[in-house]
Amino acid sequence: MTTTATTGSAGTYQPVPEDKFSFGLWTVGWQAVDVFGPATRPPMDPAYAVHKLAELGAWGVTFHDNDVFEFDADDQARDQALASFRKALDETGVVVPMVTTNLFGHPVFKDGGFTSNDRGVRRFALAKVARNLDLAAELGAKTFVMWGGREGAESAFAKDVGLALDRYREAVNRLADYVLEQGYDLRFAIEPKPNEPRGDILLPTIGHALAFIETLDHPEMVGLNPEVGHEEMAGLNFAAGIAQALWHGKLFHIDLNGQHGPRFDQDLRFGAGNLRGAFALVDLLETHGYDGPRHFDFKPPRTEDEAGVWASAAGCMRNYLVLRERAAAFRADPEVQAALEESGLGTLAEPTLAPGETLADVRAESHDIDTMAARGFGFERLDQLAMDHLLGIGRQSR
Ligand code: GLT
Ligand code: MN
Ligand code: MN
Repeated sequence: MTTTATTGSAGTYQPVPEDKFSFGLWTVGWQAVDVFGPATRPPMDPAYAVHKLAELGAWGVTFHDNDVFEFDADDQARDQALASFRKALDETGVVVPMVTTNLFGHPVFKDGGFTSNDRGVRRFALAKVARNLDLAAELGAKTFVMWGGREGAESAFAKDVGLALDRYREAVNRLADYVLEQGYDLRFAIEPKPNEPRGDILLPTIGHALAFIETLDHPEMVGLNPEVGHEEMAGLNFAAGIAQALWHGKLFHIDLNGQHGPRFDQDLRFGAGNLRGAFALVDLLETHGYDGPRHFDFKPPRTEDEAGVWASAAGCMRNYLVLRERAAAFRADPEVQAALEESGLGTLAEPTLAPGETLADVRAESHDIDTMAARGFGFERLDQLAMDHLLGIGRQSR
């Protein structure tokens, strides 16, 4: 098990590019329109956002096609917008690790893109994504996220889920073929979400998406981009879901943010909401071999002006770095190591049957049930040690 406790400058929690922090343009650029009111902030120029994110210590920026150019931009307007964005990337050294497509904003996608009941819309959606794949490859992105926010329904009678999944699969298969034909170095990451904006969304959780991926023509090209808030909206334990995604080799990308339980999608800055969950998540990512982007998908609340937006973005990175430091201290604490030993966790790595043993051997042995039943695992002590470290009272002050 490895732990990385390095911060840019120790103790200051100043992010550096090696931390691989990235932000969606749509996060800091969100104008804070919600269902009850219009924008509270002016639009933000993508090039400006890139410069500001670089100043804060971010490594990467991600975007939807229409975060950079308008849905109805002609070729000239598109090229112009992209040129200004690229210039900012060149000037700052900020990279584009991931690109995604907006298949949810325009009214044409009101019943979805890949799974709309309108075949014409499905064909348009495929064309839009294919064009955006060309752009993603051009900019050197390695991951292409698919968030099917409008792929779903409000009524059970409006959608045949099986047929819609056929169409979803058809779309991902055709797009994977295209990536292979073009020789692009790109993998897809499906982002699950249970509901909002649709009443029910297809592929609502990590588990649903994992099962779907295995039915594809090229499952090896498709993984996940799970988001903290989306799993927690479904009442699920995010770190546990991520652990399983890692176990399947499917954690291609991740959306970090904060959420207070099962309510609307809050997209709070990372660390807000379920802090214990965030601590467990950072510990997991840092010790179980995830080396992809630490991507923040948050929305600075509607109350914030531009200064508040940057405070919120900086807070995402700061909280990650603090939690990473706390998690490393937790792992390094001899008292924790003793508690881990007592918990039996080490023996979970041991196969239940020794090499050559059979079930018959196990059936033939005498099982000391009373002793086993009386055993305490010490999980509460271990959990309290984790809590102490999270709260900043590590070993020294106990
Ligand atoms: C949208 C959504 C996010 C997705 C983005 C990718 S767009 O803002 O709320 O969770 O990650 O398409
Ligand atoms: Mn997201
Ligand atoms: Mn969200």
